[in-house]
Amino acid sequence: MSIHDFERYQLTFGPSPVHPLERLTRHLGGARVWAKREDCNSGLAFGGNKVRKLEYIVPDVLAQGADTLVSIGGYQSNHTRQVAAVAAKLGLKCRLVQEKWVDWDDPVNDKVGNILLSRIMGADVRLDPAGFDIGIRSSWEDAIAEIEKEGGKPYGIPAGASEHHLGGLGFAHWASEVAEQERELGVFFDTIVVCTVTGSTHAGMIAGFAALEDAGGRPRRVLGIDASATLAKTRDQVGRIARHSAALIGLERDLRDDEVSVLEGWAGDLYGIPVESTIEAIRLSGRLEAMIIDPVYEGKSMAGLIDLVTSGEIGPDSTVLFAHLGGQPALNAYSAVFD
Ligand code: 5PA
Repeated sequence: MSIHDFERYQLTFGPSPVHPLERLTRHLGGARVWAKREDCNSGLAFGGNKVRKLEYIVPDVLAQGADTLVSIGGYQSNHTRQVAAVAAKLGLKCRLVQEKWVDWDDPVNDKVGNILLSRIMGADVRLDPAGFDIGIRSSWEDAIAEIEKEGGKPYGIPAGASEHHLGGLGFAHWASEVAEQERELGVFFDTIVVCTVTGSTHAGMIAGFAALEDAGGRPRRVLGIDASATLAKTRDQVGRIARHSAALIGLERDLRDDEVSVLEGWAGDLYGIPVESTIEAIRLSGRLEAMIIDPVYEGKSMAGLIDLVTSGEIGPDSTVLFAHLGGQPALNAYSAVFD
């Protein structure tokens, strides 16, 4: 069994672009920095990392004959926006539970950006006052039960599609895509930097790169930068999903602890609240590369990359790949930060 044995419903344009960040590399004065761009991977409502996860979940949705996708996230969830997009594309209904994961008092936080796009795409958006949690939520289970009671055929997709048994496959596939692009470009990324919150993006990469290494590929580090600010939960979830996904794609050994590396230091105290290093990273990446990143996720993982490269923790001989997972629509709810 390998990742290529799983059915995939293509929602992306094809392999996402990979390119060097030359001005950022010069500015940091250390490792060579490249980016792989999930923020422009699809024509479905700006794309993003969830579109890749959903490519492996949609075949199951169709096999079950579901008529409504049910998912959950914060008000400015990118995940729920991508579920709404996929539902629209497939001609399914979509019910979204949007919880108050972030206590961010921008007056249009529940009106612009991601939530606006989900409404435009026809999703039934319901606000819920509950706070942040990456696990399975009763509000989501209630929404599924409600749709069943009304005679619908719901298909539940948990937060970030992470606690779904196929949730890690999208990024296991991403790993093999990277290996192919490396062959074409004549480059090798010894370090990957990825933002992690609900965990299946990072976990899928860990599983995918472990399988490539076991098939004779060169070893590399996959560094997750925590943006959840609930580190223990995220670390546990990444490890669990990585092991599950590795077994699914036929890895014949347990993952080593050093393969599951979630680093702390850039999340601040709370999920969804940018700190000084987040804002600096957003400005730097915008000024030097016109690469727009957001205050909830990649602003934090880019802050991590900047520190790891400038401190030499990622050494000057390294070539590092920054996973840009999307998320820019949320910037609309954070305009005050850049006034
Ligand atoms: C998200 C997640 P994981 O949740 O798979 O760890 O991915 C982290 C991540 N970058 C990184 C962007 C732009 C993301 O949107 N977003 C969630 C959402 O509800 O949008 C699942 C939390």
